[in-house]
Amino acid sequence: MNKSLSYKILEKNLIKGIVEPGNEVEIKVNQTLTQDSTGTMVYLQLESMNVSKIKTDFSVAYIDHNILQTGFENADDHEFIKSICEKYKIIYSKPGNGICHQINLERFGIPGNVLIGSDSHTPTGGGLGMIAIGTGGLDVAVAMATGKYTMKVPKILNIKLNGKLNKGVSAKDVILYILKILSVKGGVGYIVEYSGEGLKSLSLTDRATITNMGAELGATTSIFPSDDITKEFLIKQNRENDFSYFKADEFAKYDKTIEIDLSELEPMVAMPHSPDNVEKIKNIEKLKVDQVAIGSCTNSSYSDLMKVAKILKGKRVNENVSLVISPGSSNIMKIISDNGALGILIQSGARILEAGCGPCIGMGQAPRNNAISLRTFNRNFQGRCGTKSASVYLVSPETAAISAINGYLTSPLEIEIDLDIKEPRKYEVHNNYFIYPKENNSKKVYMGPNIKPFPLKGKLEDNLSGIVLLKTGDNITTDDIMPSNAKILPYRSNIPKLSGYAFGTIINDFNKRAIKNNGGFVVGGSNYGQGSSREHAALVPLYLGVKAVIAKSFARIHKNNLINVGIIPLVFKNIDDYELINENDEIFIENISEVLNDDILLKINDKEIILKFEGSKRDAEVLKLGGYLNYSIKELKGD
Ligand code: MIC
Ligand code: SF4
Repeated sequence: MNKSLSYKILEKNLIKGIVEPGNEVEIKVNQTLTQDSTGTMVYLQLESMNVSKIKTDFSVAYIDHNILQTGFENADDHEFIKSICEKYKIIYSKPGNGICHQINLERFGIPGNVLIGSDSHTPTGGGLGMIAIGTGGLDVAVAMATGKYTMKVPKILNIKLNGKLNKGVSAKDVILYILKILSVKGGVGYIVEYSGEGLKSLSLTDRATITNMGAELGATTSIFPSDDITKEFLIKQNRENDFSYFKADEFAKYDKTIEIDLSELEPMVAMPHSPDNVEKIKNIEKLKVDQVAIGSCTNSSYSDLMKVAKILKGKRVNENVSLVISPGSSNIMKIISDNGALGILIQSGARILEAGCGPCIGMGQAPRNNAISLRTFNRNFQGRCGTKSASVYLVSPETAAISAINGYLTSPLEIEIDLDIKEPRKYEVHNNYFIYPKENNSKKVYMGPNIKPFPLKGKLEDNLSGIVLLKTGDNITTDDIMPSNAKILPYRSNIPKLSGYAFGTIINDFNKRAIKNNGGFVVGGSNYGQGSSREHAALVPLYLGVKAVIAKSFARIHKNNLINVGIIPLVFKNIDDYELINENDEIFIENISEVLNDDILLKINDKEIILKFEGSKRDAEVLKLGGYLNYSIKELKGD
């Protein structure tokens, strides 16, 4: 036998199709997760499907992103999600409990399970040996309603890890190094599967740091085998019964293999404004820092925070630095509070936030103008921290802590103390922030005034015409298309309001251009729509009348989101034709639904350009029906 671990799990959950690269398959979904900033849409969509109960083994709704309650909007959204959870028997994780991905590892992740989540960092669960995929919200709503997920089988990229990390070098440096060699597009079309001797020296949460940032590679997901280290973690969490071994066959076949010697790696930093703009710290000239932020779903585990506490013990945060720490979960917060580490952090002068996403999504702690902010997070896109002129650098917790003391970016190789963390034999876990499904549940749904109906497209028109509203460069993120910060995030359930901020990092009048011209087209470069899974980056353009996005290539989740809402993602047959289209050009496509799976002729005045729709027959059907919700409602009715 020569099967990869990923294909074994997909085959175990297979409902329809053959697990071979490029094939479309339908798989059983064991678990789903949502968070609040994508969750309101998910549950509005679930409601409109008219199902009486969910069909996953279990589903969890987390409140972790929009927890800064500066007005009634976020609290109303929380209440809406809570009432939906009661109605559909979904587990509800209250605000303050922590970040969905960290809690999934601790309380719910099961090796060998398939998890679908409405957040791009869902692959964090791959650290536990799950196939954990981040998708748009509608895919999660359908997974809850049907227990199924349809996907194109990715190829497998094997990363073989040899050797052992040196002191001061950590899992974050491993994934930053991988981003340096592969780039933010390097994982597109792949599942990244880790193997090799080096695995033995990586803890469960080290592995989760690595699979988490597989999202930044553009990969469908990343996965580690479940082994004795996984078992030990689940025992500590009082979940031994959830454990089983899963690994690839000895002579597993992979589409591509890369070998990395862990002992050769050095501390790394991702420089502004992209997670793949990576350099060795030793090659960076002295960089004074203004803010240091420790936390996020990438680096907020128990051992991450304990390392930080060890480094800060008896020391003082530099007077020119604001150090802010957001623990990953309430359980971690409690343990570091019980064992005294929290006191050490406070004594050093750190600012402690409640467990949640916090500054990672610009929910507070926006740095000052032109600040240098060092963060243990996973994304450093321009403006995401809430301050457009700030420069965000991504580093490991060790680097962040020593730099907070010194006031400038410092290599953790300079740390003299021992950084080994002895984890407790068992964590004292509590579940008091969860509300579990009740027998006699209420079916009443609470909806605040900020929750507005979402736009829904009708059947696909025969001919598409309009102007090019915007032409962008390469690697445009969903943070560019639909920015997020403390001011805008409360409107995630109010698409009309949100539409005023579309493409806000690039231009400030996209909505006006779109309204004036009755919608139109967007032209993009390569890897268009990388980053977050937010389907708002598709729903808002739909609301503003965007009919198709024409790009050199698309990021996976955003492309699916466009199809799901009914906007056609088209690519240039000849990439150089990108140069032939300009903003304000009038363009015309005839008989679109007939030619979807063929060459598509685009006419601009006297020029003709050939485009392609790179989707399956099913994707074409979805587009013809005006989106995945219309398609799913039809399927659920059995029409
Ligand atoms: C992010 O890290 O960008 C987010 C916020 O978690 C998003 C989800 C969202 O936009 O709500 C993600 O990664 O999918
Ligand atoms: Fe939250 Fe940041 Fe993780 Fe997104 S990347 S889930 S905002 S902590």
